[in-house]
Amino acid sequence: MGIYEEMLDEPRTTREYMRIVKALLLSLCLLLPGCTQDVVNPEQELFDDNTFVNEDEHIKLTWTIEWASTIRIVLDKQEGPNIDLYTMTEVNYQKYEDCDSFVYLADLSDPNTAAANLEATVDAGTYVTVIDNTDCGEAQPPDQGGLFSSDENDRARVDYRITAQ
Ligand SMILES: [Ca+2]
Ligand SMILES: [Ca+2]
Repeated sequence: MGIYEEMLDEPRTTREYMRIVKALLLSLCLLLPGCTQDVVNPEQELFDDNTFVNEDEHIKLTWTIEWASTIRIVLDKQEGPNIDLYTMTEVNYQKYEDCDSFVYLADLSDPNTAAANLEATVDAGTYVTVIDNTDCGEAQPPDQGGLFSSDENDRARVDYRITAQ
């Protein structure tokens, strides 16, 4: 009770009150997992877009992180066929482009998907995330081509966001 009486008795400046409020917020923050991490190490947005991927095309998203970071990828296919979502090193991207077999980061990839919500911690380096609407990989856009018909463009509309923290 003595402390409260003292606080009430002594006139305080706004700055002093702000200091007390900040101290209280910080001590509350310490109790919440992830709260101090957000303050100290804010989430950085790498990509955020809503766009179309034509049939037989892919989107190449190259990103570099300076130190080990938690990468989050959220993707939602809103129209069209399923796509392949792959994250790989640049060397493997060359193999992917040639439609050869390649190695990808399983935790940050989702072959033949309509929606993905991925998270993984990766080492510093440069990586390539691919949103693929080609015949390579697992998913393949429908082929309407025939003797008397030509293939139609089955484009996929994707909404995606990649962040690093
Ligand atoms: Ca594919
Ligand atoms: Ca087609």
